[in-house]
Amino acid sequence: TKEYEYLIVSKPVKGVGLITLNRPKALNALSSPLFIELNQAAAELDADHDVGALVLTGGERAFAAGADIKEMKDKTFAEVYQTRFLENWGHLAKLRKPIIAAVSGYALGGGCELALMCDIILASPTAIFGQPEINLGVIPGGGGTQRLIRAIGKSRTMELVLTGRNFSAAEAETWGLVSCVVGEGEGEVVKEAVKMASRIASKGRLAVQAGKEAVNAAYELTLTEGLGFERQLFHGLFATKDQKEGMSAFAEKRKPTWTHS
Ligand code: CO8
Repeated sequence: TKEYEYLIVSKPVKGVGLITLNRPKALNALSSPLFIELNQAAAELDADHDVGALVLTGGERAFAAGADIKEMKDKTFAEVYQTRFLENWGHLAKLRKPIIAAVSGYALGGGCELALMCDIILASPTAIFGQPEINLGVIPGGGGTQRLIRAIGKSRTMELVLTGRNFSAAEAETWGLVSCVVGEGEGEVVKEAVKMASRIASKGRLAVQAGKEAVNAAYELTLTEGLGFERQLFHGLFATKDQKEGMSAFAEKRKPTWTHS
């Protein structure tokens, strides 16, 4: 795989693409050059036929401590508005394939928002989340106000965004922001995330893509529209070989062999 300055990209097991943010001296602060690389690596894995699911992680100390404050400090309104600063940071939420965030240490500001752009979040007990932008005289700019409220409700989101306080992995789990907190130990959260991604990658790709699309549609649609959209995708899968294979395999008491077609 390609060499990056701020990332390490690998395929730890069959079917899984792993992106590790690698700017440890700055606690993986998210700079524009880092995001250009991240978008490129994610797009390549999304298009890679050998990959069925992605994992995004950082280091033990920090998943990412936010957008690069030193890069932003002297920017003017004209500059950020005209260049649509941060617009391309949302590309990660548009991948077709599932992406799991494996969070250890700080996931603050843009780091928390980056995790929220992923489909599933797994946390190490050391994970510390937060939207501390209020302490810098700004507000979350990468979806924090919009995605957090959908995940954990208005009162908590309002509290976190307006006080800027950090919250723990245990709180995040109780609130349903993360799907689970894994056991202690270095690298444990990445191991679990890769295992989960591998499990997802072993399914039929068309059904996985449709499942992700249907769940995400719930963010945008009314219940009636969402149910209709889900049913259309469900019906559509009857046009695939994988549906015939999956249901035949069940009836014949054997394991299915997916052809992703
Ligand atoms: N930007 C730039 N550099 C950073 C950042 C950051 N966000 N976070 C840490 N660093 C750097 C430090 O400056 C320091 O560098 P140096 O050694 O050159 O002084 C190095 O990383 C290590 O950090 P500390 O010495 O501060 O380490 P501590 O263990 O003492 O503290 C903390 C760790 C608590 C995480 C602390 O570093 C901190 O508070 N960081 C800033 C957290 C923050 O405010 N984040 C929000 C940033 S604003 C934002 O994210 C806007 C979102 C925009 C949308 C993004 C869409 C994805």
